[in-house]
Amino acid sequence: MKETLTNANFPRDAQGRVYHLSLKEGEVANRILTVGDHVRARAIARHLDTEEECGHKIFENVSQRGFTTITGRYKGVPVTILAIGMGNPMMDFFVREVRAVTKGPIAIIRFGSCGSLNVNAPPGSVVVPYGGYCIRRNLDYFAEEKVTPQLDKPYLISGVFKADAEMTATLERTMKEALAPVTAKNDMVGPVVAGGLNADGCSFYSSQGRLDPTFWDDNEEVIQDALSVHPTTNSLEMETSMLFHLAHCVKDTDRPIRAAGCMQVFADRVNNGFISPDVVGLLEPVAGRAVLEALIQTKIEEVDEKGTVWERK
Ligand code: R1P
Ligand code: URA
Repeated sequence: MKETLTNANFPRDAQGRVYHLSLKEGEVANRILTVGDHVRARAIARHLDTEEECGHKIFENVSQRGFTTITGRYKGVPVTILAIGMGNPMMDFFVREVRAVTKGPIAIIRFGSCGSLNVNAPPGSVVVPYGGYCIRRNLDYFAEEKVTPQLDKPYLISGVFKADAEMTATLERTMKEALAPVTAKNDMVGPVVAGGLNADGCSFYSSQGRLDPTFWDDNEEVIQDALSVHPTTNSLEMETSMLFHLAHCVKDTDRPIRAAGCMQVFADRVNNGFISPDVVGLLEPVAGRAVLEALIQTKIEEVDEKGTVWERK
């Protein structure tokens, strides 16, 4: 920790920078593309307008806790690309701290990678879910002294949190438009599979049904259990459903968080395959651009650029 922080409830430094993202007001645009991987973030940032086109510097910040933020413009519209790392808690840090340093409505699209439970969404395809839920390891099931023995199941499957329907429809369209010419030349890329659900596991391993003889997991049935509750589940990953959940829990209706998500399929959980780096190299830049297109086509109240890092000089 470099700075002195005040307010244990929501820590900030003297400049108003939030604790983990290390950002202050005016550094995050109201349209945000979030990814897990900072290399992906930098690759997508190549699509941003140049500094000459923008009329200002492209802002970059890497926080001590590993959040990478890049704010610039895409086709003249201010956007932020933010890499958060992995898992629900990182999504929680990101959504709460970004909300604290932005004004007005914000639009967030997550572009992740996932495992697929759908044979029609093989590695190289892109899933656009209409909503998501979580699969959480029930620690109490494994505890030596249980406090909730009535919940004697190893994994808890939540209800559904919906994505923003309009943003999701836009994203499906921009993704299909972007992938079509690539798929026409290379059948390892595509299709776009929309209309199903995403599941966030609290682990890449146990709660996503991966078998690991080293640990007591009791997870042989977890995928079947999830599918019996939510039969339209296409994808398994670790952040998107949490994004939808937090967007749903915003209390201030004047400052909504609108959220959508898409994932490139990396792992084939039906036939046990994995995407190749060559296919990622073809897919990721095209899909990333499609997300930027969807973000700038999302209508939200614009904020005054004065005093922001995207103020034109
Ligand atoms: C696990 O390998 C990670 O990949 C997926 C999961 O959600 C998890 O974060 O997404 P990202 O590729 O965006 O990190
Ligand atoms: N990310 C996940 O969380 N799971 C997968 O199977 C692949 C990527």
